[in-house]
Amino acid sequence: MEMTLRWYGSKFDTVTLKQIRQIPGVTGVITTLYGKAAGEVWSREEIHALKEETQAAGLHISGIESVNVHEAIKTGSPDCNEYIANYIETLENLGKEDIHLVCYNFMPVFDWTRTELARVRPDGSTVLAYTQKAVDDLNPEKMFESISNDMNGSIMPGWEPERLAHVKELFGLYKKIDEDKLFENLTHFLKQIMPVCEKYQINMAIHPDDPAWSVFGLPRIINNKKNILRLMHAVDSPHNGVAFCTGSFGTNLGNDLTDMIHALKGRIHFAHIRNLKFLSPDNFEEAAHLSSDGNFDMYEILKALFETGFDGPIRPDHGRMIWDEKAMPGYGLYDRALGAAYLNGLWEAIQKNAKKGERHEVK
Ligand code: DNO
Repeated sequence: MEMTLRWYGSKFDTVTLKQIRQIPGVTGVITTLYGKAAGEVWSREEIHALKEETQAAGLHISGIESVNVHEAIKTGSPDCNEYIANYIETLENLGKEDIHLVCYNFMPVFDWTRTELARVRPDGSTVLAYTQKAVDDLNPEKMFESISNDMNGSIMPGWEPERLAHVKELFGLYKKIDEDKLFENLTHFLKQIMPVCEKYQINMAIHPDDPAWSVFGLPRIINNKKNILRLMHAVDSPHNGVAFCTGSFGTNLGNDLTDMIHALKGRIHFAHIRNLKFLSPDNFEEAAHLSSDGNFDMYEILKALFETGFDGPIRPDHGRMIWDEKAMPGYGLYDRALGAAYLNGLWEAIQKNAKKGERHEVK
């Protein structure tokens, strides 16, 4: 396991590489060329420059999140193979620069969806939150507007203004796409990119749908154990894997997170660890990483990762906004640093206990 932090690049992030370097145990960043639109090729030079900047700060690139997938690929439109060719070129350039992990998602139109970006918790911190009622009562354009007013001057991933401009058009594209068709388009994409992933040993890590059910009537396919295993079997290469996001799969209380981790043994290439506090099954808010602050047992989650031999990067996902920090909601420094320290502590204890167990067995 390697502890990492997500970093959006010096042009977009309020958090600096220098600060990240000072979080105990964090050795790498999960980053991206944030200014790139989905479908654009990433040149080797651009990737190299990002790598150099990271290395100059004493860190390294542990993975990319995200190389976004163009809607043409998701909808299987006639020009989808052109976009797949671009994606392959980007993967090739990443491979040549020795980058071996790429996180992506296959959610139609929206990336993740939250209905509030600054819900106040009892301790005065603010967090991202979701209520199904808010989604049911709003049309998607209105929601885009209210979310973008609340981003603390940042551009949140999945809520870029370009998307807002095309939201109606994008909904139109999905009129004829049901879950089976979306799944077919995803497997087509993966089968096309697997050869380049094999050549450069790139692990693809799909991010689950967040929340793990359909929003605004759009199809969603990466939302539970059955569906994620279906994808793992449909393209049965170790390079076709998962970014196990506890806060996304965990939005559905019917998902047993530790059981899913065991079922996905060997295919989890990356983990996003965050905690949720449920007020009801369809009204939840993001909590501190500490188990007792939310509904998830972080010890059991990390133990399941440890037991299945997980050796990829973990990043503490979405933090609360605390200590008057002004940053992209979910992506401030303070609470994610606390999260990293806590998760590192749990991991150390799990590791040491496992060693003790081995010694007892030998006796
Ligand atoms: C939200 C993130 C997502 C994630 C993408 C991966 O904070 O977890 O935006 O990066 O879905 O492609």
